Amino acid sequence: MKIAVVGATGLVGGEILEVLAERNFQFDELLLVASERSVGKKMTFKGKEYEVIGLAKAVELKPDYAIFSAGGSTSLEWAPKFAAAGSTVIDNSSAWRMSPDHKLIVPEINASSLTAEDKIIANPNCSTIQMVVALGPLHSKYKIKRIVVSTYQSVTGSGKAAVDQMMNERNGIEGDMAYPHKIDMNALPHIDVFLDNGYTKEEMKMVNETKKIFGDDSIRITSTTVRIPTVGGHSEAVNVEFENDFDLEELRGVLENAEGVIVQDDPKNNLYPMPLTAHKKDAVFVGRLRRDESQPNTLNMWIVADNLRKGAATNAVQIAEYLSKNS
Ligand code: A2P
Ligand code: 11C
Repeated sequence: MKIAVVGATGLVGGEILEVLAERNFQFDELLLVASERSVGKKMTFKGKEYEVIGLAKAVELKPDYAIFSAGGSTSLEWAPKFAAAGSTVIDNSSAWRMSPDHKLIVPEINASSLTAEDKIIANPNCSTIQMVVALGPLHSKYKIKRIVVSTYQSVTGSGKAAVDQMMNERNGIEGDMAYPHKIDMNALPHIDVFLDNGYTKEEMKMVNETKKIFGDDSIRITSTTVRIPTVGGHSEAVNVEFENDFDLEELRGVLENAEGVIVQDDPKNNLYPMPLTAHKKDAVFVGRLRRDESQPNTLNMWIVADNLRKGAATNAVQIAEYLSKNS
């Protein structure tokens, strides 16, 4: 079995390699793929040295799986070429997510919808993934009516250039700006581009992708997404109204038994999820569970996950694991 990591030199690509190694994903051959700028560069995986190759060469080598994390335009152009060569593509970009012909997969929620015909499979946006992993089991039990979410997102979500900007600011070094403003000691209510409706693309991803993953257009969702100067993961304050009432202890039990979720909710001992403690972990952490006392059937919660892990690399590798087990 042959696997390609497209965008292997990037932040998510590096994380995919770490996750493949940690989970001991079995393959015979690994192709590390990046732009022409990186071709020939040496990288190591599990102590073995590999040379980075370009996209055309990788297609010729016909990998069984190609995990893409090299931006939307690379995916739009190259994913169909890999698919035509017989590869199954798992794509981290937004290129195919909302296409009616492609599935948007979070294994804990909807991996069972995958078939051998799915040759380009979309990985959702990081802020969507962590929210649906936590809300999926609650939706099944209590049926979600409406979600109001505000995010506090790590600079790692914008790639290496953004992490460099933050560190340069911290070290008093003049450098390139990945954001239109300073990010250190700041908060930018601006992730991805602004759209005509006044929302950002990131905010609308949370709305549209959540409905697609749950297969339920009736859920009402509204979102405000904010970039903050952290690196360990994305945090989300989520207010969720259900059709049915819940018992808070029973609901906590549902989350404690949910696949991929860890409940950290002991405020008296200052225990709640944080980016620092979620960093490099594959789970979605949930805490601050409490009733919204302003209206019935409504919960407030705090959800944190490492956006490069479950929000990107881990979710993609889990899809590959599911496919290789079920093919
Ligand atoms: P490269 O390092 O050669 O530029 P990040 O988001 O962390 O900056 O990472 C982006 C990843 O996508 C990198 O691995 C980058 O490779 C890769 N990439 C960017 N543009 C292309 C392209 N046109 N073709 C192939 N890979 C690309
Ligand atoms: C961020 N969510 O934190 C973005 C990163 O659609 O895959 C991932 C963008 C995407 O900026």
